[in-house]
Amino acid sequence: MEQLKDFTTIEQMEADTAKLKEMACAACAETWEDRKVNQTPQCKFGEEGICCKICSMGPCRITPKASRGICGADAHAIAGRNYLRMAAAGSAAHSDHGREIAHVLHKTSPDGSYHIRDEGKLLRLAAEWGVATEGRDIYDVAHEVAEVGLMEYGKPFGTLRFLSRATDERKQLWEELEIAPRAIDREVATSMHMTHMGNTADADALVRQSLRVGMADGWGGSMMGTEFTDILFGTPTVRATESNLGVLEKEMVNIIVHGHDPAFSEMVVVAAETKEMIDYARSKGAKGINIAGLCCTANEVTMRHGVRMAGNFLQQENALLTGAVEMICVDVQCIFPALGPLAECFHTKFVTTSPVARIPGSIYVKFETETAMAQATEIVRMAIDNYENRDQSKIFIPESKQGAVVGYPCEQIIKELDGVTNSHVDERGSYMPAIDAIKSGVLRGAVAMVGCNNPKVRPDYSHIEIMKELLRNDILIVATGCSAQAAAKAGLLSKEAKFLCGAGLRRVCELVGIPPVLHMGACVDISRMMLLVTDIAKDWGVKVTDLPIVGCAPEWMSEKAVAIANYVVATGIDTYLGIEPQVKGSSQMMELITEGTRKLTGAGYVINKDPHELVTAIIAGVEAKRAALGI
Ligand code: MSK
Repeated sequence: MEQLKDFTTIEQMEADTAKLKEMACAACAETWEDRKVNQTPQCKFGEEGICCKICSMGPCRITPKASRGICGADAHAIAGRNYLRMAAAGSAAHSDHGREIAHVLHKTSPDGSYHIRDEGKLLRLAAEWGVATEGRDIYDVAHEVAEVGLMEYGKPFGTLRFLSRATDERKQLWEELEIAPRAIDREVATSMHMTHMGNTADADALVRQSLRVGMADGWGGSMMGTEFTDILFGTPTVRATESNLGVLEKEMVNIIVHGHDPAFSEMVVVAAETKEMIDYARSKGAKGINIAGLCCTANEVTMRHGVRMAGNFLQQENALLTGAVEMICVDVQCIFPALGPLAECFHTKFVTTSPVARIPGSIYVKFETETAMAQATEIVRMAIDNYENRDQSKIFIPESKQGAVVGYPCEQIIKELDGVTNSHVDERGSYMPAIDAIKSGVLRGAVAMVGCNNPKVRPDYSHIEIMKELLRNDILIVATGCSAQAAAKAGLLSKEAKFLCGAGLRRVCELVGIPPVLHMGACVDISRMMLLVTDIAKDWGVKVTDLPIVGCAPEWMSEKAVAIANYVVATGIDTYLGIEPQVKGSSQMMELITEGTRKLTGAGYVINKDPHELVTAIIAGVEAKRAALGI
């Protein structure tokens, strides 16, 4: 008889952190927990979104005696502008990541560092975009597709090409509301223009533009990043891996890749696998080279290589505190500047590789597409040379780790489903088996778990508690980003997690052979979730807003999360948040992001800081959608 496996509890994770904190104290190293204490209490005006420092007449703050800033902007204008600027920054970051990947695609060549790994996906995208393929060299096609993609960032006329993938109902609604995004950069620039001193002060208009700039990310830059990454490095397939700090190896050279853009980390992984580098590591007394990932770079390389995951956002300092990391090599986004001074307390080399993320205390190696493999080899060599500098008295590697099954993009989910029923109706395949399971009640619905960690709440607690409760209630989970990593650390990405599920979901997992939490990738891959939901709605013949499928970001923190939340809501998916958006100082803004958008797009935010109340609201939301569908 199958046994319930040992799942890592939040208390065990916290015990590991406490021990690592002791290592930090011994090394006189500061961590986010210390800085959080120093930052408490946090500024109430900032927290409520009612501090304006957009021009140098300010900063102006809204108080009981000052209901307007010097220019006359009220709380609603100030909070609305701040909110839109967050969404614009998030959209810019994700989309610039997508642009970098497009440039890599443009530089692919048969004898260069970067090749085409998924020709089928490239040819499908070429056909979608009207790029000729007949009789052409695949690299010529790739370069033209990359150029067409790059034009999406600045084209003077029209809306984004990927919008054609949406349901007819959404396309029409976006046109009617005038929130269909035009060129990606234009939506970011328009958002900055609208929020410049002396422009939009109307909260409703600011929220509408937030939806539009968010869509420029989710149906633009992020979707492009995902598609082009698949073409370059292969569309992910199911792989077995492991997660948590226990993946670090005592007797190997440990290199951590961290950030989001996989272009360089892919090369580091390949370089570390060469015989030359493995032999070199052995010549220095190590048993080999161990690459581990952090944050979304981890998600990218685990899905394509099975590279093990050291952890998520608030674990980045913990990784260095093990004293066993020879190098942390980062690209862009979610990288603590604190890694600079922290690395100096240990032997760890901190390597930055992008002009977008220059950080004091790091060794800067500017990654160039043309020389990527040679640079990656040098970086791996630098890490190996550093192995002998380990201080054995500073080493503590927690034992905690869990097995995980990763790599479920839409193509893989369809494949698993069709494998059970052979129901494919066209080239894409069909979601009908999943739809039938939902209609019959075997599955009650699905939740997209996404987003970061946030020191405002107990790290990973909300992610894990909410997921476990959803599983008990027969709700399938798809996960990305740091939420997926929280699931992995807790063992929820393993097939044995079926033992935590209700009878219906457990039966589905056994029949299809999947874990109940499906790892869909990094935070740019939330664009995959938009396509998943869109195609389910098409196969079912209902509107996206009708589906018993919602999103949840219980511990979000970044501006990218604000962009994401906006495109998820614009797509018609209710979004449950465990951290309050910083607009509480404006009653209008609070109403707009919860009920106001619901009147426009059919979806809005539900906000609750208590994870148990939040999951109760999610389940009630899913059941209400089922009741409305009459199932
Ligand atoms: S890494 S944006 S902390 S999910 Fe994508 Fe995690 Fe959030 Fe960064």
